[in-house]
Amino acid sequence: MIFNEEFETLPREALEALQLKRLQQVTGRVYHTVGFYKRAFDEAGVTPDDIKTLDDIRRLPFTTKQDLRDNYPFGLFAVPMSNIVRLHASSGTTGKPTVVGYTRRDIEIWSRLMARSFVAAGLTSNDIIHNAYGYGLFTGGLGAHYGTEMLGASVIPMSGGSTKKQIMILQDFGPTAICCTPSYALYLAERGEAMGVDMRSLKLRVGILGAEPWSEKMRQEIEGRLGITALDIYGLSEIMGPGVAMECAEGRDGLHVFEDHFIVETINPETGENVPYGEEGELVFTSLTKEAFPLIRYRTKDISRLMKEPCRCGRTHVRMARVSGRSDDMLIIRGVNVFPSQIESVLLGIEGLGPHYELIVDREGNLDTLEIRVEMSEDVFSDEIKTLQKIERRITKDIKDYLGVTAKVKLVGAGSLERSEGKTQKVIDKREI
Ligand code: DLL
Repeated sequence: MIFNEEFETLPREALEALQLKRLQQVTGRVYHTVGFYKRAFDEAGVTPDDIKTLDDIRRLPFTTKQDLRDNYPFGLFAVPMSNIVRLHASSGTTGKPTVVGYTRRDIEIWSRLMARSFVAAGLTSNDIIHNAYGYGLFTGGLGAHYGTEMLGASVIPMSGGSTKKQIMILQDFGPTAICCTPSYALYLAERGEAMGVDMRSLKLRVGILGAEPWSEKMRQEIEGRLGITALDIYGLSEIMGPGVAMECAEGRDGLHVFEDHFIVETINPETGENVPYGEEGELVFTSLTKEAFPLIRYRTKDISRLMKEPCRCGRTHVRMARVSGRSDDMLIIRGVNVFPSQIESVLLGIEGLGPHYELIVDREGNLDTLEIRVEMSEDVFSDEIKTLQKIERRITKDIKDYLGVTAKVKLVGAGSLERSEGKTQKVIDKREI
């Protein structure tokens, strides 16, 4: 089934003509309304009038997370605050988050793209969608919520947490679809089974799962234990939120990037050169229709490859393979994006700690765990158990307060963490996806 038949199955030529027209409009708009883009275009020696073909996009400068940070919080907005109706945020690389804004029309387009994603997953207005993405600054909860309402299906606004209650609602309300991270889907299966619930006999048919990397193996396990079809949904706050790309139920091989609203490229993360279709690279997105916060050639740091071959569903939009990793050190822990540098800035604010720390990420059952090992500074190290426990509690609390993740903290003596070439290897990720 196709939500926007007219746009999702446009012949490539017409689609590319539409993209070019929208690219010309958006570059003109950001050049004249966002000081950052005026300067960046001038520095690159390019003006909106130079965009004559789609390939000319390569002449435009990239936008990075650092640019967002430098213009924190609202410096890249292309409309006055009076036109903004919603703000969301995601993790920045250090203390401050990345802030994104939406006009009323942005919210409407986002809702339509989410409805489009649900239809690609085989859902209709008859479905009941259990939405376990977090509501709040994270785009997952409200994005899926508005999309469900746009489709005319019924949304259960569960948000995250309260797993026992979630299982009760799954049994009693009989939702036919679930939105959550793939690891939470597995966790629900595990907890439900432990409670003696036959999770396969629920009414659930479809899972719309994303916000973190997962694998075919995880898909099989989720499908087996919950008795559903599990499909991948991709997005990022900077570009809109969920619904930038969605796997279709018919193809189940890569996610259609909604190219009438976004231009996707893949680049070599080292050189910034475009790589050919079919080859792995870093995904770069340009938003074509966003009013409040349009981004030009945004470097996502997500690694994937693009597939141009036609899909059996009939959509003409290019597909991206499931994200295989990142070209930076961002971790996703229970759906929360965490940069080691953010943890470092929290640690720096606490007296008595040395500069060396180690993060150990693992999975217990189906839930991610984070352990932080920090060296005490030499002069402060104390054997007083009480003092150590107090500092550990303070770190745990600050990490939870600032980053929203729960960590187990262990203080260790100065010099006890292993060094390689004088540096401590900061992240040990033991998870298998
Ligand atoms: O995670 C938006 C979202 C919500 C997508 C719900 C899908 C479902 P952010 O918090 O800004 O936005 O995090 C974006 O999460 O750059 C990827 O690294 C990762 N990510 C998102 N979807 C997928 C996916 C939301 N399907 C960052 N597979 C992105 C792998 C994903 N990684």
